[in-house]
Amino acid sequence: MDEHRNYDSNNIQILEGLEAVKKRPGMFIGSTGPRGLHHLVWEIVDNAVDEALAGYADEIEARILEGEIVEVTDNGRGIPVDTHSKSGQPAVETIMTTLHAGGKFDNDSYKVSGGLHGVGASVVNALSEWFEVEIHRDGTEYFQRYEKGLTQTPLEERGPTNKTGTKITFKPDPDVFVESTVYDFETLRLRIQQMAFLNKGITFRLSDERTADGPSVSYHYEGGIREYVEYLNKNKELLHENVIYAEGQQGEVYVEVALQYNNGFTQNLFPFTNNIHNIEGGTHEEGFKATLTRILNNYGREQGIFRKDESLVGEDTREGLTAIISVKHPDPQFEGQTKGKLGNTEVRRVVSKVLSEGLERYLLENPGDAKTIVEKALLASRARVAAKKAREATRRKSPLDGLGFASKLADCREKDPAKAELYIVEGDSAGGSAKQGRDSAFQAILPLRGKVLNVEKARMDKIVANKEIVSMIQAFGTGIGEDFNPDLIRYHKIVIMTDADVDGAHIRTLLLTFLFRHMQPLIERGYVYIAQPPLYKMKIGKNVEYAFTEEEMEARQRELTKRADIQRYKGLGEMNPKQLWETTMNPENRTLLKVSLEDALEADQLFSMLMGDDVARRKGFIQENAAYVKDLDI
Ligand code: 0R9
Repeated sequence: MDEHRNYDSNNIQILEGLEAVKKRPGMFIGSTGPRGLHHLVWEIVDNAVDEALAGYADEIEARILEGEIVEVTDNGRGIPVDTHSKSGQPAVETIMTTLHAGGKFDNDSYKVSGGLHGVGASVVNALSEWFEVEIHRDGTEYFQRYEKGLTQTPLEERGPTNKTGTKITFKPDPDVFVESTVYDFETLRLRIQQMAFLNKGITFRLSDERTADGPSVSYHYEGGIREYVEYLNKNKELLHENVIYAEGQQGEVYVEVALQYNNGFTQNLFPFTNNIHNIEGGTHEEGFKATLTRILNNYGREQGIFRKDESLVGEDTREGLTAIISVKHPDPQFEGQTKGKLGNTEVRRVVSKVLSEGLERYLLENPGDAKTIVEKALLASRARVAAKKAREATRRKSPLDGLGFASKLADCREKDPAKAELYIVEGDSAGGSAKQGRDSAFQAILPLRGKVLNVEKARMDKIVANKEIVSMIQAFGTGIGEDFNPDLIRYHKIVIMTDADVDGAHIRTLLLTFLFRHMQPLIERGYVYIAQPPLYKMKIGKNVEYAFTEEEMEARQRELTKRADIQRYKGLGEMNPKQLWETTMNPENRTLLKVSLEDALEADQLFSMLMGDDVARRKGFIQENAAYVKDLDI
C-alpha cells in the first residue's frame, strides 16, 4: 500500500476523532464543569491502575502543580514506544492522539478499566492546552509534547535511565473548562483513597503543590476492601470484631467481598465494578444479597435459632451491614437509568460462589459471631412484621385522614408536583408565620412540633410510630420502607426551614438523616432544599435590608455612611409573615441550598458520626467541621 496515502488517511481520522471530542466534550467526559475537569485526572490515573493490576506497577503518584497543572506518574513498564506498523508512528503517539474505543488498540492483557467513560488518554490530550508524556523504558528516557491533542514534537530520546515508568503532565484547556479549571484537593483525595482501598497493595500518593505548604497524602492498604469496611464502620459499634472477607476468580472475572455488621439499623452495601461504584447495583449486588439471605437462613435453621414459623427475608439480613463487593471484569456491560447497573449475568454466580464459601467457613469457625449475626437478623425480622402493621397507618388514603394530619399540613392548591413546594418548618409559631406569609397557590406548610426522631438509632417499627415522621410521609405521599415510591412525591421542592441556631441545626440534621436513610431518591433527584433565612435585619433610615451572615452584615455596615439599626434574628418566629415571605420564601428573592449527595459513602459516615452513639467523636467532629456542618452541604 502507498505509505504516504496511508499516513494521510490516518491523520484525517485522528483529526476527526479529536474534533469530535472538542466539539462535544460532554459526550466523552460527562460535562465540562468541575466533574469533567476532575474526570481528566481519573482517566490518566485509571491507566496507571491498569498497569498496576497487570502486576507491573505498585506506585502511583498524582501532583497538582501551580497553574492547575496535573502530573501523574507510575512505576510500570512504560508505554510502548516501538513504531506501530499501520500508522508508522510510535505506539505512544497513536495512543495519545487517536480516539479509540477503550481497549481496541491496546493489547489483550491490558485494559480492565471499563468505567462510565473508559475513553482514555487521547481525550484528556484533546481537552488539554498542553500535554506531555515522559517514558522510562528499556534503559532510555523518551518525551513527547502535544497541544490541544496535536503532536508538537517527534518522540524524543532524552538519554539513558535506570528506572521504568510513565509520567503524564497536562494543563486542562481553559477554553473547554470555561466554568473553572481549579482542582479541588478534597475531591481528588477522596477518590484516590477509595482507589487505594479497592486495589490492595498499591501505594497512591497525592500532593497539592500549588502552594508551598499544601497538603500531601499517601495511601497503601495491604488489606484492601477489608480495611475499607473497617474504615466505613469506624464510627459505629461493631457486632463482631473481624471483617468477613473472601476472594476468588472464575474465568476472567475476579471477585472480592468484605462485610461486617454494626449495631445500627441501616444497610450500607457498596458494589463496584472495575473500581467504579455502581449506585444502581446490578448482578453482583443481586448475587450477594441472595446468597447472604440463603446462608444465614440455613445457619439459623440448622442451629435451631429460629422459632418454627420464622425465616429471614433479604432486608433482615442487611440491617447494620456494611459490605463492599468489588468485581474486576474485562468486559462489563452496564444498563439502567444512568448506565450504572452491572448487567453481566455470569457475575451473579461468581459472587455467589465466592461469598457462600467465605461466609460458610467464617460462620463455622466463629460460632459466637455467627449466633450474634443471625440473632440480629432475627430481631430485624420480628421488627419488620410489627412495622408492617404500623406502616399501614401511614398510607395516605385521602388528604384529610391520618394521625392528626389535617390539622398540621396547610396544603397548597397546586396539584402538579413539579410546581408545588412543601416547607417543613420548626415550631408552631414559625409555622404560623409561614402559613400567613406563603403563597398558598403553590406553597404548602408542614409545621413540626416535637423533636424529630433520630432514625439512626431506631428500627422501622419505631420510625412509623413517630408523629412528626408520619406527618411527613403522609404529606410527601411516597410511602416508606417496602412501599416507598419516589414517583408519588407531591412536591418537587421539599424545603427544610429551621432556626439559625443550634437547635435548628440539630432538627435539620435529624430531618436530613431521615431523608438520607429512608428516602434517598428524593435527594438524588434534587427535591430536597434548605431555606436560608436572614440572620440580621438592618434598618437604615426608612429602608430595611437583610444580611444572611455576620460577614455580610459587617461588610454592609462598613459601606454605610449612616448608622444602621441592627436586629439579630434568633428564630424564624421573630419575623412577621411579610418579612418571612420577602426574605426566605418568595422565589424571586430567596436563596435555597439544594442538598446533594456527591458521595453516599462519605455522607453515610457523616450521618453515623453526627447521629450515632459516639458522643466524644461527634463533638470533636463538629468542632473541626463547624463550617461544614453549618452548611450541611452533604
Ligand atoms: C501515568 C499514567 N500511566 C499511563 O497512562 C500508562 C499507560 C501504560 C501502558 C503500559 C504500561 N504502563 C502504562 N502507564 C503498557 C505497557 C505494555 C503493554 N501494555 C501496556 C508493554 O510494555 O508491553 N499502556 C497503556 C496502553 C498501552 N500501554 C499501549 F496500548 F500502548 F500498549
